[in-house]
Amino acid sequence: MQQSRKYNGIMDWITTVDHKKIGILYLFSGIFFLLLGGIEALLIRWQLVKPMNDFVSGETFNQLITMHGTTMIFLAAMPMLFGFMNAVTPLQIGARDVAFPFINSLGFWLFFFGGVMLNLSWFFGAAPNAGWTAYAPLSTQPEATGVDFYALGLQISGFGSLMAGINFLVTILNMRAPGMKLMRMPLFTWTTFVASALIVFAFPPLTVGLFMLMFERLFGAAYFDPALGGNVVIWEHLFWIFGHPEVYILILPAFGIFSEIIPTFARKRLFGYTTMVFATMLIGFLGFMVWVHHMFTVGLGPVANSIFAVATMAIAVPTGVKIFNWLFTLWGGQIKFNVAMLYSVAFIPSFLVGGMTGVMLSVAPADYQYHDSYFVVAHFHYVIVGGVVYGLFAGLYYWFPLMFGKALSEKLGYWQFWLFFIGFHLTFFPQHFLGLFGMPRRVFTYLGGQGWDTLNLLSTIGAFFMGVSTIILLIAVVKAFLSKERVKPDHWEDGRTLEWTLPVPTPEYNFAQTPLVKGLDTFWLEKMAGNKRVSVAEEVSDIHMPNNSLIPFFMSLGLFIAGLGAIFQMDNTVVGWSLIGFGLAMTFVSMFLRSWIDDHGYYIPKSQVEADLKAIREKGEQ
Ligand code: HEM
Ligand SMILES: [Cu+2]
Repeated sequence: MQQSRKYNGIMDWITTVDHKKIGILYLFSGIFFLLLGGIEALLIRWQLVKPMNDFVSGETFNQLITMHGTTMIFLAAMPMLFGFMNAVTPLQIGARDVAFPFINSLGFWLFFFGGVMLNLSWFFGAAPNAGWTAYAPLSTQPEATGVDFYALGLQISGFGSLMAGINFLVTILNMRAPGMKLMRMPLFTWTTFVASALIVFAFPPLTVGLFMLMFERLFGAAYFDPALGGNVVIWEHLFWIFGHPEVYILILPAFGIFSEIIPTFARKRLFGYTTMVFATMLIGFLGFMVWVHHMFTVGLGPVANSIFAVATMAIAVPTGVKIFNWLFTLWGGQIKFNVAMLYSVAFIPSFLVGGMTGVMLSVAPADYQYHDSYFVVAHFHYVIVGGVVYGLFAGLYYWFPLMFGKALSEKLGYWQFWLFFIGFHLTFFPQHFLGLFGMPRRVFTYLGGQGWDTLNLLSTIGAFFMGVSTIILLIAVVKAFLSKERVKPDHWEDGRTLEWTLPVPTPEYNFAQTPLVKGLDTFWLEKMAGNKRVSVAEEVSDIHMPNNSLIPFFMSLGLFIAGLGAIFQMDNTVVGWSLIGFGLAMTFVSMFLRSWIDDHGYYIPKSQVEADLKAIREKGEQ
């Protein structure tokens, strides 16, 4: 029964269950959506460049902001982080793959088809227009047909995120190499773990909310319709019970990336490792206790507002602990300033600004002033861009050599960094003042002479700086792929964790022999002890591998088709229900096949592993 099923070319990518390849799929899909969301952002800023501009209509503007926010959060930032989690976490814990490779592939394809569905809305001339928060009753208006795509697309991609979360939890708990105790896990692995736990608890409320929204829009339910006994505030609760943990799902892995890069290039152990781990858990826990800070002005009353205000302020404590730990890691280090490190160092003050405006917003009475103004837009972009996006870029420069065997140009990287850094502050710093001067969020134009003109102009100029910077990043990526120069393992020479012990390109089984972990930063410890290689925990032997599979692709495609059917049945019952039937049948048949057909994977013979090891050692690598 143990035959190996292999495909080539594009079929290999569609059927792969290798976490390294799935990581690449996530990363590139994420970058694609980052560009799309970026173009939308530029269009928004272009509309706001001057008062009474008529570059786009109000309706188009609403679609642009909705799609920009939704795309950036669900289709750019999360997938890019999943890309690194996939590509790096199993390597950091000395594993040969994730716990459930099949589910990993399924998670990717669900995300992918969900993203395609959301963006298909543009081609039907009706992108979602009720904001990324989709508040009822705005989102339940029958004519806002774009929201159908939002409700279904996010349900499908949300299933994918949920599966990724479960998979990483089990992987980290069960697949660690001998000696890799919990308190020896690298910080990126720890933050992946906590973020995955957040996903498992935060996504179900969103799914429930979207399910209700779908039933209200498409099948005549009335959960959010007060005239029929519904309640609009239920949506806000469900959305933010998901929504606030979501910001930590994004920022914690970014914290993890910085916590890898800073010790590596300061060439010092991470200061306060244990407090970093506990701060991560505490932030994750408190992240579920604060959602009402998005609803201070709803009128839930002073008791609710006070409790949630205090809980929100409390999060500043573990976050402050982290900031100091990074600073103390830098303190006295022999710092190497490459691009990954520049982003990491620039992150500290940028994120600090976002954190401080966060504490300002958490003061409930003050939030009555700030709420729904550009001040909020400035706040969350300081944390999302100055935190998450900096982290994504830092991680990209740092792990690119590991993932692709080639390095990004540092020279282009410097340009990319500085343009982005300047553009970022130029765009978002003035928005604090726009907010304080009364400019509301989500307006498509404004009257001149209110003191907003120059600040808006500056903000738009800044956005174009970031646009140019992104083009440079693309050039750097293309250049790296075209170049023939291959990197050596441990490309940065200061690697501390297990992923840097591997040959590049990494064999599909990752570790020829499972490593033996002797402490935190085990590779560094071995280097300090004068060893060229890390100790191993087993003899070379046959390695069991999972087979590629087409099933995840078809399972997801089926849901995609059924989702389109659910939308179309509003206009054409026959076509719509046929698609629903056909799509669900495809999904269920795929599920049946998965249960019915025995697939035990295959073995890579010991002789092959030994031959690989010999070849690598002859090259003088590893
Ligand atoms: C860590 C990453 C963070 C991200 C990605 C983030 C994101 C956001 C977003 C998207 C909003 C807009 C909500 C809306 O549409 O009304 C928002 C609002 C808010 N954020 Fe954050 N945030 C983060 C951290 C923080 C922190 C650290 C605090 C406080 C210590 C905080 C406090 C608030 C408050 C109180 C609001 C409500 C503002 C209002 O409704 O007027 N956030 N945040
Ligand atoms: Cu929040």
